[in-house]
Amino acid sequence: MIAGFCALGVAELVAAVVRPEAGPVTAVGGAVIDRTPPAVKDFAVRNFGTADKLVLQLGILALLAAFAMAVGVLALRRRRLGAAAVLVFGAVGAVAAVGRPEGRPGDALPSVVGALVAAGVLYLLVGRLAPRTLPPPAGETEVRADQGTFDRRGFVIAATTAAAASAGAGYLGRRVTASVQAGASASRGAITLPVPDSAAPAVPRGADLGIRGLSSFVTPNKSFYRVDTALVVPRVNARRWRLRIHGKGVTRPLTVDFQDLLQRELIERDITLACVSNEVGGPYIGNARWIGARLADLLREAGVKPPSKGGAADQLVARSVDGMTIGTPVEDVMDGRDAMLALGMNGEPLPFSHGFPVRMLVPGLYGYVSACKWIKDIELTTFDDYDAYWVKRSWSRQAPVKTQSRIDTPRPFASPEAGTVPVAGVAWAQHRGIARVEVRVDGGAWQTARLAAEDSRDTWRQWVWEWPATTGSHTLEVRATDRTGATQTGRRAGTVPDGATGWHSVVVDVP
Ligand SMILES: Nc1nc2c(c(=O)[nH]1)N[C@H]1C(S)=C(S)[C@@H](COP(=O)(O)O)O[C@H]1N2
Ligand SMILES: [Mo]
Repeated sequence: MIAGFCALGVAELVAAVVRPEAGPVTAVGGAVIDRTPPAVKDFAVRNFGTADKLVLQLGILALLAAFAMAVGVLALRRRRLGAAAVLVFGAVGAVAAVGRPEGRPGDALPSVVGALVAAGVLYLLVGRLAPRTLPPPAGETEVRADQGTFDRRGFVIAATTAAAASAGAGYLGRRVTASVQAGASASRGAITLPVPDSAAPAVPRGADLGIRGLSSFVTPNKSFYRVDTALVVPRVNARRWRLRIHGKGVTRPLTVDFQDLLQRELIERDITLACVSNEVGGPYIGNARWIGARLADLLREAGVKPPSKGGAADQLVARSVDGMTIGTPVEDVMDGRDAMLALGMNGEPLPFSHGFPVRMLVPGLYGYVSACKWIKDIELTTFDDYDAYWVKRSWSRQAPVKTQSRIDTPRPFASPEAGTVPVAGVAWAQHRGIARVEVRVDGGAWQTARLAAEDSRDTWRQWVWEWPATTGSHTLEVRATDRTGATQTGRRAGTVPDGATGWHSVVVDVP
């Protein structure tokens, strides 16, 4: 266990110099995420929510501890073999790190150095545990081992030194990482968001009904859901950030930096972002006020035409600094909607966890086909030629947001008093808009809810229905109709491959 601890401490220090993502636990965790089947990923998101990453890393540490003990027992019998087994673990970490989408040969270093140190520590420590040899008794030539004693003092000193040194190395590694990342934080702190050329209209009064228990119309950055595969949040220095636009049908390849982007014509828009992994009634949706540059403007500058105007590329693949790939229809980006490269979220630069310095947003599409965070590259290609990250993992190539609605209050199994009870929630059909929301009790007739004022077609909409609640157990259900006239289906479907369907229902008990 001490040798294993040394490996992690030393690897942390080396990773600080190479890059934080190359640490063995992060690398193995990332490799596991890349290979997790959709059903298991969905299970993890459902049961652990945003804590899924912590659970994964604790799991890896627990497995490592178990292996460390097994290797230790082996080393007591076969010292060399035990030390060699440690190197095998180093190899696993190294292969995982180099094999990540953005992996480089140097990423093997933390695992390799960590394993070499651990093998040495194990070899030395086990040596101290070896039985002391006694001089042969008079008249005999055989050297005998005294099974009862070993170099206890030597072992304790060596073990304590090794543990302290590796804790020190780990701590130092953390400090080095923090100072490297300080540059990114400073670059974020130095940004003053410009006044947008096209401001968003004020949120209409009455868009937020202000009902207790109902999600606020604007989701604060701190409580905005986070879904990504990054075990370490990328910290990109805005001063060094570049975005390249290239590929099929691009006649003038473009590279823009953050300063260029700030000086472009900027738009400000309210857009509701939703995750395809959101189950009926789930929390993975939020609404924010974003500032950014129109993506269509940049594409036109690069000479890109949409397929409907004879363009050669029908798919735009966004790549992030952490190797995520997200494929979006070029037609949707260029059809006049407010698709953007966003740099501001609710009045501040993007938070690191939401894609600082720049992310993509396309109203009306689920995040996994539109909302690339920490973006660094846009390649024009076709859906025939390339499948992005989630498409390779059995999600759909294209995924417009499905019309959905959610009851926020009363909460499941609440006990509201008999009388008038406000049943309220949110409904969304980004880029189509919400036309109607209905509620029913115990499978009875659908009742029309009162809609809050509409901000835009790209945002969710609050609703409320005053329920004359009577004593007993009741089931409340909600359904929405979008502005195309389509009512959301009651047929239950899971999130894979293109978003959940069904009516959200809540059971309450009126005493
Ligand atoms: N680089 C990167 N961008 C990403 C993802 C990711 O894993 N990596 N996840 C996508 C998914 S599935 C969603 S739903 C949105 C979530 O954005 P948020 O975390 O800001 O809410 O980001 C998208 N962009
Ligand atoms: Mo998502």
